[in-house]
Parts: sequence; C-alpha cells; structure tokens
Amino acid sequence: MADTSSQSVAHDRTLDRDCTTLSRHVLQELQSFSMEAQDLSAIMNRIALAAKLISRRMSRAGLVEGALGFTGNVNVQGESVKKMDVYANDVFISVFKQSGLVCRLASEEMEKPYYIPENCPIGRYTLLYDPIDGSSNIDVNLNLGSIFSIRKQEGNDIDGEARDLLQNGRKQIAAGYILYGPSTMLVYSIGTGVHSFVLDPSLGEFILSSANIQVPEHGPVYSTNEGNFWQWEESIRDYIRYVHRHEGYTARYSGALVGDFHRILFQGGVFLYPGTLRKPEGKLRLLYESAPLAFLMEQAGGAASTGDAEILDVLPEKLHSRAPLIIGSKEDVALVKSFIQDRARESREGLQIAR
Ligand code: P6P
Repeated sequence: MADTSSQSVAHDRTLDRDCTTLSRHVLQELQSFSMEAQDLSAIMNRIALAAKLISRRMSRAGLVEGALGFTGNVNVQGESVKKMDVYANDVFISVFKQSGLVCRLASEEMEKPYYIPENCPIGRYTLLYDPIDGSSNIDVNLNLGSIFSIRKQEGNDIDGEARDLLQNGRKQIAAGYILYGPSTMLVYSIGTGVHSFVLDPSLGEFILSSANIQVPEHGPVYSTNEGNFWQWEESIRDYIRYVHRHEGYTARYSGALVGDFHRILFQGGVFLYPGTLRKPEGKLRLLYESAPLAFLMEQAGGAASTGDAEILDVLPEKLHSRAPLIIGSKEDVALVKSFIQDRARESREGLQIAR
C-alpha cells in the first residue's frame, strides 16, 4: 500500500518530474501512441542526443583540439565557418542515421539538402536546422544555440531539389531550439504549447522545467543591433527613438538570436532584425531560424512579423531565403509595426506626420 503522507506525495512528484523526459512528454502532449506520435517522440529524442553531444563538446571547447576557431571556409551564406558549425552540422546528420525517420536535412551550413540514403524514401520527415546559431560567441564562451524545425515530406522529391520545403511556416509540425548557456535547455512545441527542458548531466536526460510557457503581453526588453541604425528605414529609427525617449525600456543584445529570443519568451519584449541597406531582406534565414521561432512565439501567445506580413505566412523563394524579423510580445511587435504603418501612410498620402 503506497504511503500517502505529504512527504511521500512530494517524493512521488519529484520522481515523476525526473521521469518527464522529452520523449515521454511528446506522447503525453499528443495523448496518443499512434505511429505518428511514436515517430515524433523518437525524433525529439534524437534531437536531444544531438544537443547533448554539442553541449558536451562546447563545455570542453577550450581544452580539446579542433573545437574553437575557423575552418578557413565560407558557407553558402558567405559567412566564415567555425569548426563548431561543422561539428554540430555533422552531429545532427549522425543522430538521424539508421532512424528510418528523417530522409532529408536542410541546414544553414549546406547549400543543398542532405539525404540519408538508408532512410529514404521510408523516412517521411525533414529536419531544417541552424546547427549553431551565434557561432561568433563560441570563442568568447558566451551563449549559443541550435534551432530546428520538422516538416513532413510532400511528394517524392524525385529531382532532389526538395521543392516541397518552399511552403510557409504553418506547414511545420514541430519546432524548437537548444540554448547552450549556464545550463543547456531545450525548448520545443508540437503545436500544443511551448515547453522547456533542462539537461540534467547526472542523468544525461532533458527534464521538463516549464510547461505551457506564455510570453508576457508586454515587456521592457528591446533587442537589436543598434550599430545598424544608419542602415535602417526611417520607421525603424522612429521606433528606436521612441524607446530611447520613453521610460520602461531596456536594451539587451547577445549576438545570438536564440539567447535573445529566450529572454523575451520569459520576460517579454521584442527582438528585431530589420532589413538594412546592405541586406534589405535582413540577415536571418526564414526556413530554419525565423519560421521555427515564429511557430514557438505564436504558440506562446506572442507575434512574429516581417513588418508587413506574419512570418508564418511568408513563402520562401529558395531554401536559404531571408526575411526581416520582428518577434516577441504582442504589444511590442504591434508598437514596432505602428511606426512602419505610419511611415507607409505618410508616403502614400504625401503627409508629413509631426514627430
Ligand atoms: P549581427 C548570428 O550570426 C545570427 O545569425 C543571430 O544569431 C544573431 O541574432 C545575428 O546573426 C547577429 O547579427 O549583424 O547583429 O552580428
């Protein structure tokens, strides 16, 4: 007969929490043991393994050969590739080998999708990912992330061009990120809310830490690289001048999207990477950076916009398409958009709104 004393109940709760691993949580959320539910649970479990492998290498980066610094190559984005970028990219490929789950992987680091032979065509899932987001932080031991998105393959992709991926973000069936910070956290959604897990190194498991995270309607943080001020549209400058002149705002910018996003998810506010003179479409990639984070933010009750359209409605023209990103609390995203709309109305009607 189980002891029902309060101490024992508390013990049971702690035990149950320690057993709420990522793979179990997926099945709990789906309330199903169907093949599809089992597939998704298995996919998340393998993503967790990738996170553990990357986290382990990062935690010893200063001590092991070949972990820090550049490879000397430039990727399809025109960015210098870090050794950790390559390692993390390969980790995500390796964890899905012999899985029968994921046939294709589309990565920031690879010009074309990678096909895992033994998993095609049986594997009907595609992983889209940024293996290391914010890799400029690795050499100075600051927070980094990995971003992932899961889609189901549509059609047979005969020519290997993966054209079925060029659909909007509402086609995602799961999305999330790993934050490599003081602790390693994994945050994900399969469309039933946003949930966070913390890696317990003593167990080697990600354990549920927060369920059904809701972003505050408004928050004090605005997160952007103000060094680009001279390259921005007037509307964005209007917004920045507004937060400079009004109390209650604070600037936070880490150089790694995942860390800035994570702060806003929990504390509220807005992250923006607008278009610039050099990059009118902005810097962030739609399919494996903005769309997965927009999926999460909408699930958490927030908003994600290009300034003109919701991120999840944007159709990518190609695998590595970029889009301006304004993401965070509903009120704060709306405030940024109001400056964009004011300027648009002004130019349409030849007005000069007093500021
Ligand atoms: P900038 C990292 O390279 C990244 O893709 C995001 O993680 C980050 O938010 C952004 O670029 C930083 O770009 O131009 O401010 O250095």
